[in-house]
Amino acid sequence: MPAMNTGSPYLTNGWLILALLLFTGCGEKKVATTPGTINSTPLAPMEGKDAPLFEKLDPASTGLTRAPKIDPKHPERRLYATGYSVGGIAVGDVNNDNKPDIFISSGPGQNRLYLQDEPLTFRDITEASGIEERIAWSSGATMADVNNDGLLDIYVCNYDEENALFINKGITDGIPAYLDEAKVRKARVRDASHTPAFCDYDNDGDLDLFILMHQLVAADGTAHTIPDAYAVGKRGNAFVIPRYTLYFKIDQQLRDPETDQRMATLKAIGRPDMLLENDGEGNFVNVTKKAGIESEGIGYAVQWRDYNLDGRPDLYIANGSNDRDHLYHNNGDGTFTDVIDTVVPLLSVDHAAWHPRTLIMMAVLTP
Ligand SMILES: [Ca+2]
Ligand SMILES: [Ca+2]
Ligand SMILES: [Ca+2]
Ligand SMILES: [Ca+2]
Repeated sequence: MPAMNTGSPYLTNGWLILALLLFTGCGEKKVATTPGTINSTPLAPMEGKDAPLFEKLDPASTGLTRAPKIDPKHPERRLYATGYSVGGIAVGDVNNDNKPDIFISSGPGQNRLYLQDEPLTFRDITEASGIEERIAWSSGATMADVNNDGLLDIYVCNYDEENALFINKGITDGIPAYLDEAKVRKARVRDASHTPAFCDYDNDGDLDLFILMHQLVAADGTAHTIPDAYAVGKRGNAFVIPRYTLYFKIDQQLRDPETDQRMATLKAIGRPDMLLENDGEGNFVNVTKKAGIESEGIGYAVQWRDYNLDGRPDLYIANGSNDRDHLYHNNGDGTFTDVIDTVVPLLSVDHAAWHPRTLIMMAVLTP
């Protein structure tokens, strides 16, 4: 759950209002999704609202003692200022004892796998389970049984390093044994990987993988701080020089009114998202283009859900403030159509509450 913002300060006023309106749709009353109309209903009363719902536990009692720490001297510390800042968490029962366990991908630190021995008491089994030390900045992680053998596997996104697909090879004395098989299973992606999202979108009984891409981050500056990241061609049009084309694109072509000098402003670009289809045995094929997935925004959050209850899971992608969101309608033939403009016509691109937005949008869109 990288870049998971849960506080309303991230909502603009318009979004706060919209969110309140949309949340009402999670109850029995439906919210209209006809373009231009939004119905509002009061929020449901909360039972026991005066009593705390959660209690903060002491890490010493839970065993979850190795929380990710910020390393201000890390050579890639520029990533703290992006959607890769906080790593991710995956929860699932990796040893089939009916107690959920926790995997933590911790940004630049060592990822950790904790086994829940007793209720809310965990044991670090990272090394014992074969989760290998990687020199990578990890982002989102998800548990899924990709090869349908009843054992939970773990997919981990890494920034500009190869992603890992840890296959659960079996459980001995309550400890799962993991082996990174991303390469042989064709899931070894190296890009701006941010969040893995599994879903059987083609309803053939296996979990397919959508990889949300964020942005590659130039080591020497941003779109606003590298004036020589573009040049002006003979015909007067500015273009990004090859060294920076993975990071920026021309936002506006400009002309100085006094000197007539051509110039431009730059904009950071997101990397193209990726859809991998499972062959039923946990091997993957890249079907992104065939599926019609063409989103290149700077992705922050993604969610699969069947918003129109036709039995086919659809995909909501929340992008950063300079890129529009996408709602990919599952056409049922392996392809998707972006219907964001017709289904969510009021959506602005000037917002930043990414993860809540995917939850809100999919909750409210589902009848
Ligand atoms: Ca367990
Ligand atoms: Ca498995
Ligand atoms: Ca499938
Ligand atoms: Ca659907």
